[in-house]
Amino acid sequence: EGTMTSTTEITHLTFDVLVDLLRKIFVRHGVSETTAAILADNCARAERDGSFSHGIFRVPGYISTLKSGWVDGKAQPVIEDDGAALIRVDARNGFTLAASALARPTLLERAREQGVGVLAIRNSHHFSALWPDVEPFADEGLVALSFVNSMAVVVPPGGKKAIFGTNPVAFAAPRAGQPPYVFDQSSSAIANGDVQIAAREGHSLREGAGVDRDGNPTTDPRAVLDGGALLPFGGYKGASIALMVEILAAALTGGNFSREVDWSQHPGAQTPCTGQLFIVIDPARGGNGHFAERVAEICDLTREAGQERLPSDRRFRTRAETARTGIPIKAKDMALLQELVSE
Ligand code: NDP
Ligand code: PYC
Repeated sequence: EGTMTSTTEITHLTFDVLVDLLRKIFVRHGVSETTAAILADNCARAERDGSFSHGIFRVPGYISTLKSGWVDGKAQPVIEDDGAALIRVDARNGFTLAASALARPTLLERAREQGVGVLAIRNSHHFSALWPDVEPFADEGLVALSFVNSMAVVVPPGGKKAIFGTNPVAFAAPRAGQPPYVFDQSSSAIANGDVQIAAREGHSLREGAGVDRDGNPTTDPRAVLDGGALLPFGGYKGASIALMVEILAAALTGGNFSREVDWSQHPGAQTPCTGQLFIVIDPARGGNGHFAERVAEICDLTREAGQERLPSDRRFRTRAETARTGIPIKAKDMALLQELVSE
């Protein structure tokens, strides 16, 4: 039940069937039941919405990291809460998603009671897209911002040494009459996951995406991965955002800077152990009852001004499509998932 259609090339899975398959894979490879359910749900959401660089493409990386002993799939995160707006969590070398799920009720309570809640997670491994972390807050009428740093694969403009992670920022706000306004973007010219996909599929990167091991500009994804580095998006402006993410997700939370991630003793490790910061705001505090309408208004004005596609339009369209057709999984990916579940 749940496999909607199957051809030799593509199998279409319902969301629930994909979640269940992924959950079993994670449990099989040493993740606790609770955390496996969280990771599976997140990974299936990414695949469902066409966020391919952080959907099932990431499963082998999760598994090789678990096998390497670098991450603790059974870690029990610890909340440090003194009742203030800022809540801290020590993820205890586990997955960030497990820590944020545990602290979510407290964060929501603080945002509702005090108008703002801040969640600072450290000692945590984030290996996924960031939009699933913020979108649910907007579904509850709140504004959410999140920042996570990763591993040093980005050189600052003019620099020679990779210092920043690909450091995404995600933002979500409720929008009247429409799905929330959500964007989720790395501060590098392209996410590292997309560089890996380009290398695998033999595509070039766009100009300005990265440099090779000698610091020369390159559009060859293999040159970026083989000792080269990415550049921030938008030159020094992207570099400022990447640096801000290091400050918020690492310096403020107490996590590692991307540069400090050292998995050299754990061959196969791929999940960066860093930190994540959330800022959640209740826009209705102080009596602003028209916030979601104003968000819709500025989005509509932006479209009228000529930007036909806003962030998440494509994702929401893909979500609607896969709800109808099922989530398409290529035969080789399906075979891999089946192998991993029975390993
Ligand atoms: P993209 O550049 O593909 O997309 C960034 C944002 O811009 C999305 O919200 C996207 O919406 C929107 N967008 C894309 N194209 C257009 C367009 N033509 N017009 C208007 N809006 C557009 O993302 P990145 O490559 O920067 O990042 C990919 C993913 O990698 C993200 O989910 C990010 O969180 C993840 N990542 C995770 C890291 C981690 O440490 N965990 C590190 C780095 C990245 P839409 O989705 O609808 O296309
Ligand atoms: O795609 O850059 C990336 C990334 C880093 C960590 C997880 N995803």
